[in-house]
Amino acid sequence: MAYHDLREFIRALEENRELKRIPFEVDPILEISEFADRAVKQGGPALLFEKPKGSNVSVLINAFASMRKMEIALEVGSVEEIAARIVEFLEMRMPEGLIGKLKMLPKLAEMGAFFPKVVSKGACQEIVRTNGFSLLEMPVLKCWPEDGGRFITLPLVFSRNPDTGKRNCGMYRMQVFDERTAGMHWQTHKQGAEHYRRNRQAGKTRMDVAVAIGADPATMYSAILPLPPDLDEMMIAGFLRQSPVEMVKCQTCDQEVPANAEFVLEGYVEPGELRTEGPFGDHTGFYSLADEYPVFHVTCMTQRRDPIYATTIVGPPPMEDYYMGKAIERIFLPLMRLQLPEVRDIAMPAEGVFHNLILVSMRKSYPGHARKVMHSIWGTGQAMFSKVIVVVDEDVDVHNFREVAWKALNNIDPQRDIEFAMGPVDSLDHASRLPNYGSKMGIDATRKWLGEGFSRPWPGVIEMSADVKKRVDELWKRVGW
Ligand SMILES: Cc1cc2nc3c(=O)[nH]c(=O)nc-3n(C[C@H](O)[C@H](O)[C@H](O)COP(=O)(O)O)c2cc1C
Ligand SMILES: [Mn+2]
Repeated sequence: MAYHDLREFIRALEENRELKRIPFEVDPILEISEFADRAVKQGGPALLFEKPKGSNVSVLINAFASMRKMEIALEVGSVEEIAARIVEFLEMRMPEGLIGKLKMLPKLAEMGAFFPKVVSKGACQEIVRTNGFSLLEMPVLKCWPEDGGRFITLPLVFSRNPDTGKRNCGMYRMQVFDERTAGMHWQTHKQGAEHYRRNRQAGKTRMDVAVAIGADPATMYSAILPLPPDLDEMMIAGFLRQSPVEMVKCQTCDQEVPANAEFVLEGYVEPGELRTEGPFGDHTGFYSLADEYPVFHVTCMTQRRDPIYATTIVGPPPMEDYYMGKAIERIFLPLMRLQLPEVRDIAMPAEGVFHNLILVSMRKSYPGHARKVMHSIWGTGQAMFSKVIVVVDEDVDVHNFREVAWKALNNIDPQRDIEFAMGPVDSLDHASRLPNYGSKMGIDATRKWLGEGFSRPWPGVIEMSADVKKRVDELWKRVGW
């Protein structure tokens, strides 16, 4: 049964001993961060701070901060189950004949059941204020010592494509500037930024934006998924939770938000208005430097009567976002394999902070095949950011980083097997020659073929023969270790 809201998820975490309540006062300025960092590094529980200093709203952090918590969030035994459900849908073809078509009906109905539903009332509007509210009623964290201020870190930012009318929901952090204004940190490649550009080009003076904070976990999680433009995150959230997301209309702007949200900020962004945002201790483990970003003006704050504030911190890996990203890696593999069936597996080690390193194993079928895979990844959605791609043969376990390093380093002739390409890079890359533009490196660590100009013999990996192993298994017992 899909979680109705954030508090049902909190209850499930608690029942699974994955949540710890902190009943004493802790400061959202830096102290909650230090608690959260220590907890995640120890594989500890989610934390619910019941007495954050300066606010009477509880703070939830680290709710997604392990694979077990991700499984509880998405109500699965393993996130691979979601991948399997996706494959099942992708393989669904309209069968021949009437009987076959009739058999399909339940599946199609199931698909229809994922679409978000507009309802007339929602708990997120139990209290509605267009005046006399302040963003700082929420226990917004200052995460790291050199941060430029306090940041809302788990917001679901809703905007619309002015050309198609399609909705987008992305997670873009928001620096609180004062009671009614915040930064809107949608990076240039993200859908919110694209909507902003289109509004600006169309000469619009206002772009309606709504922000939801805290909702059922599948809905929250959908905001970070690297979906194609114009694919509604709320539909995917419905697929993940296997029940439609209920949406309510905003009171003061042309957006809908999840009815079960804890807080909703309604408002607008004025195309052309920019303000300095940051610095911010980011998920690269470095500070992202201050930069100019649009400003979000809040016209109305709505909330539950007793809201809970959901947040996270990012920083030196692994942090909560590593586990959220790991689930994406597993869930999106079958989708990548639609385009690239030769890919066996992928892995993004925590230290690579997603965009810096992707390890790919593949079944090589023709000369240059590994390079084709690299370029295809650079051409796929947010995988375009991959700064270093290492391609290995299918016998290499990409989740075993020692094996990858050992085999890949043995297999390369650097000058021959390393390729550089130019293109867009992640906005958080602090080393690229220009913001958002720079080079990437592909390493073809597959075994080289004659057809690739390699005429020397290629050695096999050392392995003891099976019969000797078996014999020594017996003899070994006599050693008495
Ligand atoms: C905790 C967290 C914070 C994030 N903060 C930002 C951010 O400030 N700006 C940004 O552009 N992306 C941020 N992201 C990544 C986006 O949410 C992600 O790229 C998402 O796919 C964007 O959705 P879109 O394609 O609909 O724009 C964050 C992700 C997480 C998990
Ligand atoms: Mn999107």
